[in-house]
Formats: sequence, structure tokens, C-alpha cells
Amino acid sequence: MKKDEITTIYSQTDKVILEAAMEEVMLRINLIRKQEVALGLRDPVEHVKGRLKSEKSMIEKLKKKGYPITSESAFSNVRDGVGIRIVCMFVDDVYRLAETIRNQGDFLIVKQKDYIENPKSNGYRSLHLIVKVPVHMVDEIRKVFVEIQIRTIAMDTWASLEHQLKYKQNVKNQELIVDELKRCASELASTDLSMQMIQKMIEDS
Ligand code: 0O2
Repeated sequence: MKKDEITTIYSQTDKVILEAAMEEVMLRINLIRKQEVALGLRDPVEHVKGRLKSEKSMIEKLKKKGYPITSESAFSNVRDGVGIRIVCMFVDDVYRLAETIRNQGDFLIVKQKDYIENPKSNGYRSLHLIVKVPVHMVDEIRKVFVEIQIRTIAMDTWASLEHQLKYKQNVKNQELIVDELKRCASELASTDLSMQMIQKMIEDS
């Protein structure tokens, strides 16, 4: 490690705030799920995971983007310090859930990226919401950015596989794998739609 290199930016209170923001969103998602089931609807969520970006990754991201390496800068410039990934069975569930999240009065939707409607060129599909979530502290309310990714099981499996490729060094047949991934992404997208149609036919009868 180089002398004077910054290795820590968060105070204990900052860590409490980040954890509280993650728990707040997880709690809200679980409440939505329970309410939907209580109303006799299908649970829209297959599973949900939360993660806090490690301090090391946060410092690397701040450096890469040329932002000051401070806690204030991390809270205001980086919007995925807290990440929530929601995996649904069907594409309809993804949009239904996103709508319910958008309707939470105290969550401010800062940005939405619809990579389902407009997939990335590599085939990545997912719906991303950047949300500002209130965290009630003893003496103030802090608004914390949370990145919520919502996608189907098929999209999630694809993204995990593609993520492996990104982080693995010296992979043989890289071009072939990239092409195969693209092909799989579009096959999965059409299977997702077919499965949703079948599900609707079953539900309607
Ligand atoms: P990791 O390792 O998952 O944390 P922006 O500055 O907002 O315009 P940014 O931050 O790249 O651009 O936002 P974007 O495109 O919404 O991506 C945010 C996250 O979505 C990524 O975080 C990934 O988790 C996921 N993602 C986006 N594109 C891809 C993709 O092509 N493949 C996979 N597998 N995941 C993707 P990180 O920090 O890049 O990665």
C-alpha cells in the first residue's frame, strides 16, 4: 500500500445509515409482498437480495470517476452504495413491482433505466430504479441513494453468467462466448414472454 493512500472514508454513523437504507427498502419490499398475497394476488417476488458496496470498491469508484475521496462525496456522487436486487418470475411482475415502488410516497425516484425495453448491446436486460430513501436518524432525516435492480429469473441467470465472463482473465473463445450469450439473451427474452402468456392463460381460466 502506498503511503498516504486513503483506505477508509466511512464513520461508524455512515455505516449505520447505509445499513438502515438497505433494511428500509428490504422491509418495504417484504411488506409489498405480504400485502399482495393478503389481497389474493400472486407474490410478485421470487427472491430479493441486498448488498452494501464495500468501502474499498467505493474508494476505487470515486477515484475512477475523479470525485473527492470522502464520505460526503460517496453519499452524493455514487448512487449504488446500497444495491437491492429483486428477482421475479415474470416480466409483468417486474413492471407491477416497479410501479408499486414508484408509488411509495416517501421514495423519490431519481432515475429509471429500462434495459428490458431497451436491452444493452451485449443482451443485458433488467429494470433499474435509482431511488432516494429517507433514513430517520435521532436528529435528522438522511436521504440515501439506493439502486434497485428488478429482473426475471432468466435475466438474472444470464447476468450472473455474463458477470463471470467480465471478471475472469484469459477466457478462451471469448468472441464465441459473447455471441452465444447474445443468442441466449434473446432466446430467454422470448421464453420469458411465452411463459408469461401461459401463466396468464392458466390464471384467466
Ligand atoms: P457490479 O459489479 O455488479 O456492482 P451510469 O453512470 O448510471 O449511467 P452505470 O453505473 O454503469 O452507469 O449504471 P448501469 O448501466 O445502470 O449499471 C449498474 C449496474 O447494473 C452494474 O453495476 C451491474 O450490476 C448491472 N449491469 C449493468 N450492465 C450490465 C451488464 O452488461 N452485465 C451485467 N452482468 N450487469 C450489468 P456495476 O457497478 O457495473 O457492477
